[in-house]
Amino acid sequence: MKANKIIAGAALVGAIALTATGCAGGGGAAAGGGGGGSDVITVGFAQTGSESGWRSANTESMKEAFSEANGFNLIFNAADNKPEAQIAAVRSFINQGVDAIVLAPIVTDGWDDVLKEAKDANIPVILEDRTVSASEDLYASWVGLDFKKEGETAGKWVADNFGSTPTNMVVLEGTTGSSAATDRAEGFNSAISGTDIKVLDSQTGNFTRAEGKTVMEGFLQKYGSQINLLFAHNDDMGLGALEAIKAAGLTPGTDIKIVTIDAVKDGMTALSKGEFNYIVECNPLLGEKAAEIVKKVVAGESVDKSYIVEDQAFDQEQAAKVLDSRPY
Ligand code: GYE
Repeated sequence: MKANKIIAGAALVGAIALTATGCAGGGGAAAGGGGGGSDVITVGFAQTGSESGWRSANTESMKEAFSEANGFNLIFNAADNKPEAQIAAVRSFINQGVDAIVLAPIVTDGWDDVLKEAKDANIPVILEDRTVSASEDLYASWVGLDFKKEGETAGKWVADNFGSTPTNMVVLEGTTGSSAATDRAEGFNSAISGTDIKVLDSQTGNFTRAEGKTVMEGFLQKYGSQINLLFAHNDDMGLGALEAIKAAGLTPGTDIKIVTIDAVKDGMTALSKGEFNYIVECNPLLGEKAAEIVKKVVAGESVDKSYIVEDQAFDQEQAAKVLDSRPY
């Protein structure tokens, strides 16, 4: 069932390689009453919120791709990272009779009922970014990133660089129950297993700078200079932690090594300044591909069940070289 194929990156900004897996029928015939006979496609987009630099870049990419000029009428909702609010937003899109729903699910679980409601109303749902645990036949397609592989890449770098000396690590996890946090943790933990790296503590910072800072302050109070290494599930929590580390009189990147995921501008700036040590990229520019999928699904054409965007990774020297040319 897993027929892998690489699609040339022409459809995405910056020549990104895409891996498509599996084959699925489209979301059925064009649906919803929003179009009113015109060619304009009315799309409800349920975004997670605005928790991070990655999220801002993702929202911008989606708004650009789902523009009027491209034939869309976009109804945008950001749920402030509250799963119930996001479910309510999807339900309201169904009630409005949109042609398609795009969903960046905050958490993995809890989607079965509302996805069934969308299916009963003949409104196709396209997932972008994170995944859900609901049955695959409740959505038409998904475009996103391989979070497990991102975690593995980060863990492998940590294992290669610190795995053979006793190292005390703290972890700032992403939003509990999100596929981004669960899969990154799984990939990272498998890559460091059997090394001399010890996890002193691991807590959620909800992917935000503010919570990253607060949780890191707590870690520093509890463990002080015992901490050698921080793994943060995204740049923003790492950037919040930087402030806490500096305020504690320690030097980030030296006294405490820092590994993060995303590679947004502020993270890459910290990396090229030597305050971070390694970043695994997570590409937020998913809009163009998502819009292409939506157009096909609404037209009743078949699409693949999943499209995975390939990520890179950067050390300090590599970050300094590419910083100016990064689009986000
Ligand atoms: O890494 C983080 C954001 O789901 C991939 O969510 C996304 C993650 C991203 O808040 O910065």
